[in-house]
Amino acid sequence: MTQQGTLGVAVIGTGRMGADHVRRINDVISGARVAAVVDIDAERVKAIAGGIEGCAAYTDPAQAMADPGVDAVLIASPGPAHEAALLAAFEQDLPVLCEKPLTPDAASALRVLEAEQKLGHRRVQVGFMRRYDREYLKLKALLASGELGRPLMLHNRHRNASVLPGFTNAMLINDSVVHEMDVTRWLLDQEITAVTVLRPKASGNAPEGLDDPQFVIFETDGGALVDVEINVSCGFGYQVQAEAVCESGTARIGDIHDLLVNTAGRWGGTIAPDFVERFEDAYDRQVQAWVDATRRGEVTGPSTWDGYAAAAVCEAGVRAQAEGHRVEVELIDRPALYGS
Ligand code: ISE
Repeated sequence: MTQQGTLGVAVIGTGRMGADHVRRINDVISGARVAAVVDIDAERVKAIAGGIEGCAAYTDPAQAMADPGVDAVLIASPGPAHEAALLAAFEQDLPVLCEKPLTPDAASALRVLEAEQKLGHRRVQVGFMRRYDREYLKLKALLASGELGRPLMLHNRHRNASVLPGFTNAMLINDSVVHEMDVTRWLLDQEITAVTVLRPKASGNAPEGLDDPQFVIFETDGGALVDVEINVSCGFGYQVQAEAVCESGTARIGDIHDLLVNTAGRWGGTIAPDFVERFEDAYDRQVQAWVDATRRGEVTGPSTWDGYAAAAVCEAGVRAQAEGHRVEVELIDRPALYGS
């Protein structure tokens, strides 16, 4: 570590999330600096590095990881590039924060899981940032307290105002519903065992080729049922809500993430336009927690096991969606490195 223990971070991928993380490390959180930026677009990466003191520009992730100023890696490149970047980081035994998805399918996630086990210690925190959102944290604490009894059902709504052209039915599962897969496993402390996907007649606002919205159902090994409305062309903003129905009560988050105003015979607030704004605090806390843990020599937060489990549920979800029937999740036994 350089500069009085400041963590030198290489940010790999400078698209929307990568660029936002560069800003966050530079301007928002403490204890870290951007030591290198990596992108296949050489001009872009040079321009970004040029604006940050002591920051090097690379087009090859492995070269950036060999830079002596780099102590840790934040992977924000597209999902298909994650496996190679993770394996390169393991070769240098560098701590990693990897944006979701860990990798795009269960087989590659399993290879990463096996490679980390060969290292003999955890190195990866997966970027399931909802685990750092204040509202989700309150819901988790309430459920864990047992005050409401056993959770029976979770109802989730996941709405995006719109998506970019080219967004596919499989992406609804792999890019969007993957968040509910992770929060379900985390909130309930249970594994998802089966997935069913139903769909109403598509909205007239759905982009060409996308069956939107869809209704996804998970079954868990603790006997809970979970539903997710995924609706990525709702038009009115970005909205994420979750309600737990338990034996002795219910608890719900996501209704008002903002100021509530009463005026002129109406009441209401605003809805965030997108996930970068809605989950801004959660992203900040996630990266700060990673930096703090790394500086203490620890690895905390969602693990490679969580990334692999989500990939396995995604695989079942995409099959359930394509084949129109319930599909069981295939999961290996949890390795000792990831606890019981
Ligand atoms: C996007 O990739 C995300 O991760 C967002 O959190 C999610 O709401 C959105 O639907 C995805 O496309």
